[in-house]
Amino acid sequence: MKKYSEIEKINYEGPKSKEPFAFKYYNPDEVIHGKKMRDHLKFALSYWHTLGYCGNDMFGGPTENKDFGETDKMAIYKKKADVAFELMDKLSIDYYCFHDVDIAPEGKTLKETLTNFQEMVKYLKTLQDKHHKKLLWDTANNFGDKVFMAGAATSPSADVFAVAAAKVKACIDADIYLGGTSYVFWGGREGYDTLLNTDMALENDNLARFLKMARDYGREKGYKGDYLIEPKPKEPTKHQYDFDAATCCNFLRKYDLIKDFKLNIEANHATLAMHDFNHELRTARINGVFGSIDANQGDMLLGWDTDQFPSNVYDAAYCMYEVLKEGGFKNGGLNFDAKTRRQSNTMEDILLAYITGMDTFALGLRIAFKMIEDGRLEKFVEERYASYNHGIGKKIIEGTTNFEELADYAENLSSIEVASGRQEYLEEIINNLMFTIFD
Ligand code: XUL
Ligand code: CO
Repeated sequence: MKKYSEIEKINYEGPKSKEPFAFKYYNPDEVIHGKKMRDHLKFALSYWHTLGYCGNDMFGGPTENKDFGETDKMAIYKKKADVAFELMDKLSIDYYCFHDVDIAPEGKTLKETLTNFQEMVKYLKTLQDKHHKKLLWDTANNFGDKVFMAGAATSPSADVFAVAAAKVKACIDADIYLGGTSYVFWGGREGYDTLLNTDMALENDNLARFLKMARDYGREKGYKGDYLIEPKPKEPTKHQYDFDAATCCNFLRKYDLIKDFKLNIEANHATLAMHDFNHELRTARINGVFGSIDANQGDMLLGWDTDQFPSNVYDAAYCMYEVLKEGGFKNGGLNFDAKTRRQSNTMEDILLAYITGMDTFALGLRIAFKMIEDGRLEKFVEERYASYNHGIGKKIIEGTTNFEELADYAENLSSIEVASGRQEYLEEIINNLMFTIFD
């Protein structure tokens, strides 16, 4: 196998290629339905997993080193940035995402931390311009430092609330400066472990107060992108307030924020909430809050957020179907919130992992288009609900009937038929579309 240093660019070689460092399905500039694949998919590199994570787990330290030969703190982070853009170039990835702590070393004081951050934001801008890359979103890490042990916006300490605000403010400024199109709020530790020590009502109200202030600050400064909430049911806290898409919608409606916030749906968070990935995407869509995607996958035999690179083509196809039905990404994209396994500890593995994830979603995109073109699935669903197109069904939809009329109607029915749901037939259609994709 080739060495990382010998690989200039990952090229598209097509499905028959056996070259590990080549795309089999992702052909960035191929136009499908009027748009290049790279613009349909809007892949983003996640800074934290790619340039930060070093293989640690609960039982062991790092299995790789990402200081890239540097010793001075600032030099390490500049080198990380150089490598990030080098990787994006090699992989034809146009976007990236980061937390504040991913891109710059933390200082001894908040002021020092923010100064380092701002210096690195300027450095990223020069790299962005040089490499023609864009920021998809950034976010504040308001969960790692010990001051956030009881939450950030939901901390019992108002001082911590203020620290969290200062960090989000700096990240919104950076987002504007770098031209980012979204800003993500993932709950972090916005939740609780036991009600014995928790004022749940105040914590929820404070979270809403925090989000409103963030929204107002950004809009006043001219930020035009989306604000996104990223649902997750648990981990690190036992009960996260942004449990899943439906819980987030309830929260946003309660606090009159539904017009200003959308969702960033992560596959592994969906499955931790005991939902299919496409259930969460559909929930976001039908509530008008679909924003962006954190692409990864979990291991169904493990109960935690394993953040694996996606390789499940079925899930990717169902995901891309939702994206296409939404009319494609607008301010969002597909961020690989995914890390290589502890044992996959080389730079070559990072390339191979992205290739697998990107090819999986490229296949997903191609299959999703086929699902739509083929039309059998949509026709089936349409016909399944045809009773609402006429007669009493039409009246229900139009709101021109009531319980008296419905009861009367029901009593006079001579037979009632509910047609078969034909799940197995539909699953066979998916397999058929999938395995004839290149015929
Ligand atoms: C954590 C997670 C985060 C967010 C950004 O599970 O997904 O990385 O995506 O803070
Ligand atoms: Co995520």
